[in-house]
Amino acid sequence: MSKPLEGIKIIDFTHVQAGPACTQLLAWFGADVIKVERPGSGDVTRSQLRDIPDVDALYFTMLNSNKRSLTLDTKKPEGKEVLTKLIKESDVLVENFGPGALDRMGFTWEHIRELNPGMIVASVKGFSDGHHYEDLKVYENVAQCAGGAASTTGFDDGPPTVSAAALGDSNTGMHLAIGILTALHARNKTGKGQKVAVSMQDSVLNLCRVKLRDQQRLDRIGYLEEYPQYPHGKFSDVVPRGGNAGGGGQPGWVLKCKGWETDPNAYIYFTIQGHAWAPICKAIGKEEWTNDPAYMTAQARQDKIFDIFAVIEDWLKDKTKFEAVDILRKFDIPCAPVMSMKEIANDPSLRASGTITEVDHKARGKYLTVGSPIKFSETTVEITGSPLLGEHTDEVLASLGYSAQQIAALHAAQAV
Ligand code: CAO
Repeated sequence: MSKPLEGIKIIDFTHVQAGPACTQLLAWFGADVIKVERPGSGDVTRSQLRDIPDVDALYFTMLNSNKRSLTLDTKKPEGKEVLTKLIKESDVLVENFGPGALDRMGFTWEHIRELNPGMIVASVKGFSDGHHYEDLKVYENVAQCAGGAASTTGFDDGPPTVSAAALGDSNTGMHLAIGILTALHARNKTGKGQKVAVSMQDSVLNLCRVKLRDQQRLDRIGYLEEYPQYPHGKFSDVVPRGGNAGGGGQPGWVLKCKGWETDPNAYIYFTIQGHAWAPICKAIGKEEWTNDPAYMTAQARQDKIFDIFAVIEDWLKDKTKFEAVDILRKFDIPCAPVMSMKEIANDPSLRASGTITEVDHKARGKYLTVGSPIKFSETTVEITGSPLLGEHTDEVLASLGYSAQQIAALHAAQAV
């Protein structure tokens, strides 16, 4: 079966993480993604945090698989001419330059629309159009701070904390991919393209909506019963950092298992789901708690939740995190081992599903990457290695009608 996005041509004018994560996803699903890069250097991540001298860094290879690379200096007339031709025959242009960079190159939305009325122009910026910070350049952690994630992450007695998960970058790219697919669907009906814009601040905030829920609850009642500050600590007028507390109606916490003294990840996440109280009591050998009025309701447990976690930790002290989960899963208790990256890299289930996958790269050899987290019944997602800088320049130019002589002249004009 052909890939779902086969026939969709995407000019990938993206760099670093937010934009490349979006276009990589679309490439996996069959779009022809042509990454346009500056001659000589290309995407800055090719050389950032290198582990092998002169070989594209993993930062680049893990965000640019399944793409083609075209080197083009789009500030020079020759480069602008190629980009113009490409725009005329492509479906989507994706960019995540600093504010105004595409306009300064001469490719405003109005101009692109004139060249190709069906074109979808998709952009990532730090802040949305018209925002008082719209001129700011933004990286991951800046967005996490601006979008409400940092102020609500970490522990009460510590500073605002950013997450290791790329809430600002890859998450914004995923939002953009949804926007692009929506615009493509709309174009099928109207024939018209449109501008799709996603800001990193908005994308972070979209994932922090339960914290805005909590702000409004706090404003109304002055406390948040699922936070560790309740009922013995103090609340101010802003949502506090809740440590490892569960964000919904089920209290949870990270609990120590056997070996925690030496292994930084010898922990499980344990959830006390209301209707699982009886199985929890049975699993941890505290059956007397099952019908004890001091414990049997969520409300009764609230003020001693950390004493209960301490008892569970005592039960866990002679079990590894994997042994503990193997016992608790039989009781239908929502829990998981805290997985290290090393354990994830070697996890047989993640390997079998293709979520962790080994890819071949021309210069680096084999490396691990995260494959598609989206699984289809009729589509197999095959991950191929990222392109070398300019690997497909001649091929793309030839497809645009450039002769061998013209291609050589273009190389000479763009030499760095
Ligand atoms: N040929 C010629 N010029 C090129 C080019 C090419 N192929 N590709 C890029 N350029 C130029 C741009 O036109 C721009 O030129 P001017 O500033 O002179 O107009 C210049 O390169 C720099 O682009 P930039 O502002 O995007 O790059 P930066 O390194 O200064 O900033 C970043 C990087 C990420 C902070 C900024 O791009 C940004 O804020 N992007 C939007 C938000 C975003 O996506 N951030 C997430 C990045 S992932 O952490």
